Amino acid sequence: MARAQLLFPKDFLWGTATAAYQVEGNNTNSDWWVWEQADGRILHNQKSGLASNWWANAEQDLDIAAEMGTNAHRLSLEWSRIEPEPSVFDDAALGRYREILQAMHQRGIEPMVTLHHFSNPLWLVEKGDFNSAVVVDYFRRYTAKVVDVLGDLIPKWVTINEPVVYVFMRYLTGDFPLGQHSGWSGVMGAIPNLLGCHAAAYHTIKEKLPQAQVGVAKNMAVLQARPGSLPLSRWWAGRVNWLFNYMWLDSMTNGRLYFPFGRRPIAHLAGSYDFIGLNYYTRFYVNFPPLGGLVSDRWEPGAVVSDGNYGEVYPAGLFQIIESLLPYKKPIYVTENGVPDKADRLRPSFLMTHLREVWRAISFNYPVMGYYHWSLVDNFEWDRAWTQRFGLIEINPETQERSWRASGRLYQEICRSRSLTSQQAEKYAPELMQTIFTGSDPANYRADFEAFLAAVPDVKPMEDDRLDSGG
Ligand code: IFM
Repeated sequence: MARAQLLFPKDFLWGTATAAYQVEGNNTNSDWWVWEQADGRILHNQKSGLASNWWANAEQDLDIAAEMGTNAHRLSLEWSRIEPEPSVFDDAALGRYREILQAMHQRGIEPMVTLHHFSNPLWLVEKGDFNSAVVVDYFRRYTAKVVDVLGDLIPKWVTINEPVVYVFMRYLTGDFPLGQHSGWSGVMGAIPNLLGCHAAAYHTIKEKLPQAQVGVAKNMAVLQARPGSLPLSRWWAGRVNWLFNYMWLDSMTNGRLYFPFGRRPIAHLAGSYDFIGLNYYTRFYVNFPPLGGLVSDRWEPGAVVSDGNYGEVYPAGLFQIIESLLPYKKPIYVTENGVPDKADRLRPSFLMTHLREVWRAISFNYPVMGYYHWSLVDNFEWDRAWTQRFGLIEINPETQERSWRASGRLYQEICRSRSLTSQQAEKYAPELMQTIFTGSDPANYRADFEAFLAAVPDVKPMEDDRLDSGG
């Protein structure tokens, strides 16, 4: 077949993403560390331990990222390291972050830094963290310190990672520390303070670094009623879609809280973002009545589902969501996109089909400026620990040995050529040859994946829940 190439713009950012607690190891001042020590909270009672050993040696993986041909990486800072006691800042920890950021620049990798990614200092938890208004001032001071000491090395910032996911996991499901099921009162208490933290951080950064680009990383999923659902379910799906996907963006745009979080304005919130960071993984169906949660975990028979029933593989959703963000008129970075797939059976196709959606968006002149694959290396996946492996690079957490997955090599070819090519598909994901390079409808991806599954006997959607995912 003739060579075909879907070329990306010259200045497109090709990145990977990680978060501090998930890769650094030994984050003993964090609420997650205390939380994971007790049995029954983390799948198979696994521990983060050294995680991916970044505190000691992030450089070895940054070497790999450079070899992969990436020119950007999103990482986060661990607040509990930088400020282990209230108002006590740890110069050695800040020094280590400086080294890591410099190591990135030396390798031609532009940092995007997240200030809050799911974990908190223990002392903050004692003060009520996001359910207490004092958090806003603490977050402002922490941000100011980071700006002073590290700001010259950070061109792009994410204030808060996945705020809505965070409050849901923290207060509704109880899967995150402190395991609280305080329900909607916890969520409603936290949202205004989280928005306040975001606004405080945004202005703290911009005052000192007016050129910095500051945004949030917003997890967005396709949330829809099943085909053929009753009107009530379709209406409810619309409500859930707005709440999960757009409420936060609307608040940052207009500067106010929406029902049910109150209606008051939040100081300095209006317009407080320069870009939208989009974390896209999957599609969920939404049912009414919402028994057992806002979304239904279940997908249609035959859907391709990743390890541990993490979610359906649904590339077309990435384009749909990018398109839905156009009214906000901001640059878009795909700040996370990936799949838990220890055996790397789905990831090569996943990469190509999702990047094809990004390419399609760019070809419509939609302002997608970069893509950060989650994740560079296997890391500690929160309550699912080491059972869900998102890395382009595999890590054995016992020995810390690294090995390239085929998808890592594929991403290397993509980054280095700044394109998706028919040769890559032939080599890594031949099942896609008939769709990616024939311009056929993205709806066909589903058929491609089904054909792929049929051809590889081991690959079957997992029947049961996440306990099946193994270690
Ligand atoms: O590992 C997480 C990350 O911390 C936040 N976004 C989703 C990823 C995969 O579940």
